[in-house]
Amino acid sequence: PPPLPVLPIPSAPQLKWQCREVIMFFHFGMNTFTDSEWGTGPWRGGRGDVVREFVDAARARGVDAGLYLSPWDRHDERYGEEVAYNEYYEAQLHELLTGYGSVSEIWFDGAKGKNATNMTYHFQEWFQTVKQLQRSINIFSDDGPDVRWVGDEKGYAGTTCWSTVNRSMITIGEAGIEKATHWVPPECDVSIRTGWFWHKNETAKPLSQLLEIYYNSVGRNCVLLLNAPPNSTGLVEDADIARLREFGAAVATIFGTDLAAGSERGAGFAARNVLDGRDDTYWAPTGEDGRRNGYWIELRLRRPGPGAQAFNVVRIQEHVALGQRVERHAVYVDGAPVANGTTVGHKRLHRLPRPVAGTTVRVWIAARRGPPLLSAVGLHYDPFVEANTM
Ligand code: IPT
Repeated sequence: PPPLPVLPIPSAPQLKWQCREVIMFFHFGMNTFTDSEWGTGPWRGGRGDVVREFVDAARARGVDAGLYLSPWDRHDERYGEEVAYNEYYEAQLHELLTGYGSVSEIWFDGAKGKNATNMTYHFQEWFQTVKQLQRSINIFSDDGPDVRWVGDEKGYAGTTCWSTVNRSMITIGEAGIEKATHWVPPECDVSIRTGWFWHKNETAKPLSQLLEIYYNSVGRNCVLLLNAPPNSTGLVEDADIARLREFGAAVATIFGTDLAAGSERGAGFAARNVLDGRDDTYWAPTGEDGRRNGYWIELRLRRPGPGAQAFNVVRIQEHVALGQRVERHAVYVDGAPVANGTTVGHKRLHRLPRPVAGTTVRVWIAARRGPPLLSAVGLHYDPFVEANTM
């Protein structure tokens, strides 16, 4: 029989979001033309429909669309009048979520200038409206309900990262809690440039920095929301596109080859499931939970010989559909410890200080929240990593 879930578990849309791993942000509007970050007012006399153009362009390429509607509308004259403004904002949500087909994520930014009034936003009503109009949407805000803010705009999560939190006493940017009431995983928003909007004097971050962000977000159980701002022609600049391609190619180079694939498997129920490249199959240890020494899974690699490839990245993934469980883990190569950490979640990436080759790779799991369910253990070689970037 399948293992019992460890609650709370993700909703189907949350699980879909998690498996996307990298998603994108586009800040584009008046600010693009006026060289500002926080804008002041209307575009094309109020007649354009930039949402239509954006959503159509995404769909034409088979990409799902998400939308951001700033709760802080410092242009609207009702801002500060609680009832009128909240109704107006809710009407805008209604328009966005009924006129443009299925929206995968809606973003409620906590950003507000110092001079904003203390007017209360009716978040609960807004969230209800959103869910009634789009049942499979994920709502992002600083504290959820579906996706929460990681707490910085560098794109970095902490090394401990639980998807689970107690929503009634959540702290913005917290690491999450092992035994908690709600599934609200963090999202790492960061811009490929300095600002969220395009500014002519800013340039894209170098590849090394983007890879650092990837390891510290996707590699720490988060989704990376990478912003690439279109310029005043409405297009992402060629140099930024080149950098995005370089980033995508680097990730494909590192993770496209799994040096663990094809190795012999150790004992344990369906241990081969960690090697099949699928999230929906997993290894579950036999026996009851509560083993004092935790659990091992061991990969026996082909005997290193001429041409045997060393690895410097270890990838571990939990089958989080049945709950996030791993609290502490370590990796050993031929008996020697090479990496260790706390949480794993959907994906945990460990960079090793130097490449290693061996015949046995063991992952040791202490799983307080129940037997670990691992959907993957991968061994990779990252040729981009500079020495000692740990
Ligand atoms: C910042 C908000 O203050 C914060 O609540 C969160 O929503 C974040 O944006 C999302 O990136 S605003 C920024 C100027 C720090």
